[in-house]
Amino acid sequence: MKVLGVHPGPLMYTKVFLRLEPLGLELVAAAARAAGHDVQLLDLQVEDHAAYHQRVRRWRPDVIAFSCNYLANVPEIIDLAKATRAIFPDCFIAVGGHSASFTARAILAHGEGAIDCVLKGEGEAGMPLLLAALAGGAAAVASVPGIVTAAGDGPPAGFVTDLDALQPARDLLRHRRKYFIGVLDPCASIEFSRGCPWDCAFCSAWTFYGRSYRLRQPEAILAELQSIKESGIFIVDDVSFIHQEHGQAIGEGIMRRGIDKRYYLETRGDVLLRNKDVFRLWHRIGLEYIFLGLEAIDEDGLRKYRKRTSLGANFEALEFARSLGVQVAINIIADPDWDEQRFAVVREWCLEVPEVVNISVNTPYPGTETWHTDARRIATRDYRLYDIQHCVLPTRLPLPRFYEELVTTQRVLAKKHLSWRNIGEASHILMRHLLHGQTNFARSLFKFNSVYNPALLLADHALPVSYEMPLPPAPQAKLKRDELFIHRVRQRVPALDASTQRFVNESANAPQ
Ligand code: B12
Ligand code: SF4
Repeated sequence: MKVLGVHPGPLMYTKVFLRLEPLGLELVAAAARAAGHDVQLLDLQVEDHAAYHQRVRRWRPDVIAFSCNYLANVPEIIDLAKATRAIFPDCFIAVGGHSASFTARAILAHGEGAIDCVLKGEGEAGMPLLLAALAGGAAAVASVPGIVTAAGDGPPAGFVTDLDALQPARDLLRHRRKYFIGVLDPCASIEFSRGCPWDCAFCSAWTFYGRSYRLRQPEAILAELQSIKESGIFIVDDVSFIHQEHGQAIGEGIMRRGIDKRYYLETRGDVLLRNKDVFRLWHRIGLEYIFLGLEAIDEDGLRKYRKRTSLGANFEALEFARSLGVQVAINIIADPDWDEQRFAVVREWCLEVPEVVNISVNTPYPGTETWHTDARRIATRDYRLYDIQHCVLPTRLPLPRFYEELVTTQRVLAKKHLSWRNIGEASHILMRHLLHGQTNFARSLFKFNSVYNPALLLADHALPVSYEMPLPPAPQAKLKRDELFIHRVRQRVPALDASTQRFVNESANAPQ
């Protein structure tokens, strides 16, 4: 069967700071290929809709599989599906990925028959089964684990049995030099572990995987790293190096094999403090950026997001990261309830710390606990605005004022990172990139003002809305959390040693 996997277009974030390969879709493609199918991939972050239509017309795929990790991409995917169905009524159209899994019924309804199914959960497990079932007709399709069709829901999504069995089909993407993050240009992505044992209220990473956590084998990771051509590596794990020995084994392997790369990773403050030696080792072998999800600069904020870590621990983690000499980026969540004064306090704090600070906007998502518990009514049901850069909850300030404050804060921070001193340091890197024909980082330096602009943000709220997101359910005080899970874990296979498990348990059960 001819299968075309499609990743939708860029969101606001991607236009300035980074653009990364669609790793999940590459894994789904690898699984389909291993099952004997002819697979092609198209990434609309780096190609346009004309390229999509041309590919579909010329290649005539039997199946088109859209990857929908981001809620904000839902309307684009539905429009592409409808346009395709109008010309090629026999092509089977599937949608999968993180956000699609939490909004499957709504996606089918918006598609009005143009989307044949949503396949929930890990696609390496579901896709080969779906492709095999297509020959067997509607009844066979309806019995695929994770499937949702107009006729109803199939059995629950199944986990992939071996995370090391497949390597992402990186060879299927044409424009690999377009992927970058900051000075890691070009940059590939890799997964060391999957899932997250914590349970932050605003996050759907843990609900997707049923709060499971699995590790890949160090030897398989090392072999994959050696096969990657790019010099920059984005480690996609939600929380890197929870497990000390795992991080150590991969790091030592990298040294032993002489793998020379530069790395970006995300982790938590308490993990950083617990596993200092691992991060020291990784600094020696090329760790360049650490992203810490600090989320709030006061205890109240941390409690609200149920981050289950203390402010003291977060600040200590920042100090330690600074002492390593790694570039640290932190994220602060702006609440729609913030007024001018609150923004001013945050701005001041952010200017005092040497880290790169990113500000996102508190956004309830389907699949998160906040979606079910936040009593505030959402102010818009336009999927496109759910990119954590727009404000979808009612604001205390008038919306135009909120955006002015937000963008002023973001601009102050961007200026801070791009101070003359930093530009001086960056200029060597810039020259090196330009000499190698890598222009992503250079372009990003000049794009900020044209993308981050209060008038543009506001104008997005006035766009006509073709597809409205379903309303959140009535706020629930007590939520049955496993009802949010896409993957239900029947038997937990421990990925952590006893002491790490204790650390996670203690932190996850810490008072909120
Ligand atoms: C890496 C990552 C990114 C990368 C994107 C890389 C890329 N091009 O896709 C970057 C850094 C750019 C990014 C940005 C953002 N991200 Co992000 N990101 C992640 C992260 C940490 C891991 C994703 C990943 O690569 N996982 C590993 C691969 C193997 O898994 P996967 O992609 O999920 O794919 C599997 C399944 O989803 C499924 N699947 C995927 N595609 C398909 C297609 C079909 C047909 C099928 C059947 C199955 C299927 O099978 C795959 C294999 O098992 C997730 C958290 C998470 N744990 O999922 C958040 C996450 C997806 N991001 C999130 C958000 C909010 C964002 C941002 C909007 C904001 C931000 N600052 O993080 C931006 C904007 C995105 C954009 N496009 O511009 C949210 C999504 C919320 C939502 N419901 O929309 C998540 C869940 C994090 C969270 N805390 O809630 N992100
Ligand atoms: S630690 Fe990070 S990935 Fe895990 S639940 Fe919290 S925010 Fe999500």
